[in-house]
Amino acid sequence: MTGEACDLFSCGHRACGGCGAAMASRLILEATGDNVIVCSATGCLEVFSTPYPETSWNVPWVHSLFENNSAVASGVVASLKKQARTEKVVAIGGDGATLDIGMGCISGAFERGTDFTYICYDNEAYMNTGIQRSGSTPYDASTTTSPAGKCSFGNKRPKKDMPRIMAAHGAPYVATTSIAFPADLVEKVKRAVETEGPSYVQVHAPCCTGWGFEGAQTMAIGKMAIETGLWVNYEMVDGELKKVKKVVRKPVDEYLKMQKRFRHLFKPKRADEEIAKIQAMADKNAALYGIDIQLKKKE
Ligand SMILES: Cc1ncc(C[n+]2csc(CCOP(=O)(O)OP(=O)(O)O)c2C)c(N)n1
Ligand SMILES: [Mg+2]
Repeated sequence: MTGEACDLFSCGHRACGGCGAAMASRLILEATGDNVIVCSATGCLEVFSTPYPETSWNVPWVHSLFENNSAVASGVVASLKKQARTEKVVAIGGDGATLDIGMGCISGAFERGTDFTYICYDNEAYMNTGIQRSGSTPYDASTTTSPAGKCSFGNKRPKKDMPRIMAAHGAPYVATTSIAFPADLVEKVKRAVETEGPSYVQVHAPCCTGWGFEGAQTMAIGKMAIETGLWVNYEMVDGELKKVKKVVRKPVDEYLKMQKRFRHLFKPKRADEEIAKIQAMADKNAALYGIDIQLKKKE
């Protein structure tokens, strides 16, 4: 360890090249610094970063179950308070851990007003066990439990809106961000950690293996998600929408075409109706968050 903040999450772990979750973790620790205790649910991140007896975490790190990550974090917060210690507590989980299996426990910790930050790295499926759909898998994505084929275009449900659910708990700070915008990610995690009370950050973290793209494309895919309006970077302070990343929107095709999980929408022929439904979701996001930059018409 060199003592540099960016080295708090060490290289040498077992993640795929171009793994969004690995990038997110490095940036998260860059934001928190070393006065932090991290509680990590099961999932790809935990598995690739802590192959016994090694670890990438140069900060105190606790592995818990899916179900109780936030309860473990709550216990750590209570213990630190009793000892008058100053470490911040950050709980990290994948989308399956967060939106599905650990949700009850996260809700409890937020309802109790626990002073911690919960960060979901959202790779949009249960990747570690073989790409099963989660509550965060986007509409029409092909996964091993929502396979596209003769009878189906893939996952039939839209993404669960977890950030708004957390805002509805009365959380003072909720933000969405992406590994494709590292400075935004670092700034938001800093703000979340500094906020008194429970804060929630959801990080869009593209997964080359599960989504089907080359590892060198991770940043480009993350940017395209935002440029099409299928992912929106925003902040909610005390339930009020404050900062939104605006874009000159591109058609959703440009994002979908980059990934094998949506390949069936273009081959053997373009599924116009399905793509129109996905475009409507992006349009709805644009209207809800006001992301469109209005270009001035040339005279
Ligand atoms: C209660 C419970 N159910 C299922 C599993 C098996 N399991 C281990 S990792 C994993 C995938 C987790 O998905 P996610 O939270 O999205 O993280 P990712 O692997 O995608 O990074 C699952 C289902 C488990 N360990 N515990
Ligand atoms: Mg996942």
